[in-house]
This record gives sequence, structure tokens and C-alpha cells, in this order.
Amino acid sequence: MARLVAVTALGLALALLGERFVALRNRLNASREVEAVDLPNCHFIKGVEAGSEDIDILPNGLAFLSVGLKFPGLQYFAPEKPGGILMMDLNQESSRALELRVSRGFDLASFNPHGISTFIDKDDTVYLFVANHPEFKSTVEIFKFEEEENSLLHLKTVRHELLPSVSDIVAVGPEHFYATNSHYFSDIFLKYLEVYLNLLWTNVIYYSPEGVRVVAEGFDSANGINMSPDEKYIYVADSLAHEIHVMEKHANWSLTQVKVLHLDTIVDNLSIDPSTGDLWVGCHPNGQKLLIYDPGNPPASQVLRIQNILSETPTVSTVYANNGSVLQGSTVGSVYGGKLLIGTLYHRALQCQL
Ligand SMILES: [Ca+2]
Ligand SMILES: [Ca+2]
Repeated sequence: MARLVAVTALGLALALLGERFVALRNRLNASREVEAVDLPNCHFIKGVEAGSEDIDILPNGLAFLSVGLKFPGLQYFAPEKPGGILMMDLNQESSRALELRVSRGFDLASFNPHGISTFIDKDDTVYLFVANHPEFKSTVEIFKFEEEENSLLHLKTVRHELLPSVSDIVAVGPEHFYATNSHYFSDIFLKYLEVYLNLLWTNVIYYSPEGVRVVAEGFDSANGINMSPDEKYIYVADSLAHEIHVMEKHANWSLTQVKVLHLDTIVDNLSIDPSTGDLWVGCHPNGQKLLIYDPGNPPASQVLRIQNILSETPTVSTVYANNGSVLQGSTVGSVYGGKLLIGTLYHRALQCQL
């Protein structure tokens, strides 16, 4: 009898793991091929060789690029070089991004920047928030941008038990932000296991110095996050569920879900065009190629634009798509003045004329 129970339990466990494996392949969109959509006028951004996971552009056309992300199991093209924050002025013709200096005292050797967000205070002070993974841990760094000196003054490191695996942030005050956790666990083995088992334990956190709390949960893999120009809605990309969640933001910072947009691709970072409210989404049509890197069969890139997301029938258009022959593993597309910047997880970055 005991043997029968043991064998049945083992059989059920194997069936569950097998079913989860098939489900994982679907979540990773394993076999999807990409139909090319070209933009006629694109060139590589000089200075970005090893990933530019996130890009955030100020209203005056200065773009911040987070470069050099490393994550266990992922490809790196510059393993010895720490990450950094680069800047480009999109009002100028030059396509070179220059690294911003960081104030003394901040540990640059372990800087491993991931999602970024900017906040402009009433007195015009510009703050840059950076999801950081020093030694593969998770912190949020808050800097003040000093434009004359081309530098970042480090103000604060935020660590919190509710921020175990921050992927991206959207700043809503000088020390206040929403953050996505892409995983529930901070341990790398448990991270892989929770993705495999599809636990749906990832969430969105609201952080302020006065209090920290979960404001949305139940995501497969919460990734990019951003806010509508009127500041009424928060958008959350659930990567492996291929969804964008539209959440209404309330006066007490809580969020309620308004709608979910299903897309047939892995959605990464979300940028907003401040003039139209359109979402620009960096996507991965084939996630398996992204995770298991083969230079002969590299991961594709894809940037979507979503217009009228609140309407009954939002318009989703593919603005750029490439099978990896030019650009591999796009994570973000950000626009300013008819220019589109496309960043990637570990490859190069493109500047295109729209
Ligand atoms: Ca971001
Ligand atoms: Ca991301």
C-alpha cells in the first residue's frame, strides 16, 4: 500500500513537472519566428556594446541608458566591466552615449543597473532611480542628476524585504516609487524553480520612506512598469504571461486593475510618449533563444507601439522587428522628437529615425 502511494505520488509529481515544462515552453514563446519590420534610418549607438536594458528620456531630450546588466545564466559580452549609466543628448546629431560620473563613495565596481526611472521635482531637481543588483542582490539607488558636471550624486540605497528582486521602477516622488519584483525569491535556485513551477508570486510594491507595501500581485513575471502622462494609470508588463496590465492609481497609492491587454510576445520594458500617451514596448518574440545564447541563432528584437490602450480596441503596431541579424534581445524602445532608441539585454543599442 505504502509503495502504491509512493509510486502514485511520484507519477503525479512527474506529470506535473512534464506539464509545467510544456507550459514553460509556451511562456517562453520558444519557436516563434519573426517577420522583419525595418526602419530605414537606424544606426548603432556608440558606447553601448554589452546591453542597455533600460532607457529613460527626460522632457528636454537627455536620455539615460542603463548598461552592462549581468544576471546568473545570462550571456555577457563584457564580463569584467561593471555596469554604468550613459547619457545621450537627442537634440544633437551625435550618436555617442557618454558615461556619467558617479559621486565618490558609491561602489561602482559592483554596479549592476537594471530598470531605471526619472523624477523631476517642483524645484526642477532631476532624480534618477536605478534598480541595482550588486553581487546579484537587489537594491534601488536614488541619484541626483547634476547636468553641468555630467554626473550623478548618490543620495540613498533602498533595501527592503519586500524588494527581493526588483526589475523596474517608476518614480513618483523624490524618494517614492512603484517597483516590480520579477521573482518572489532572492535565491537564484529558488528563482529558477518559481519560474518553472509558474507560481505567480511576483508583485508590485509601493515604496515611500513612511511605508512599504504590496499594491498588486499574482503576476507570472512582473517586469516593466510606467505611468500615464496624466498620472492616473500605472502600466505593468507581465513578461511570461505576455500581458500588459492597466492599473488605476488612487490617492493613497493603492492600485486597482482596469484591464489586461494580451500580446503574443514576451513584453519587457514600457516607455511612454509624453505627448500622445502611447506605450512603446521592448519585446522578446523568442525567449528561449534569449536564455540559451547561440551566436549562430541569436534572439530576435521587436518594438511595439500601443495607441489608445484605455479604449475598447487599442491599436498595436510593430514598429521594428529583426531576427537578431542586426539587433539581439531588445528590452526597451523609447521615443523623443521623432527618434526611437532601442536597448537590449546584453547586445548593442540602436537609434532610429521614425
Ligand atoms: Ca523603466
Ligand atoms: Ca526589464
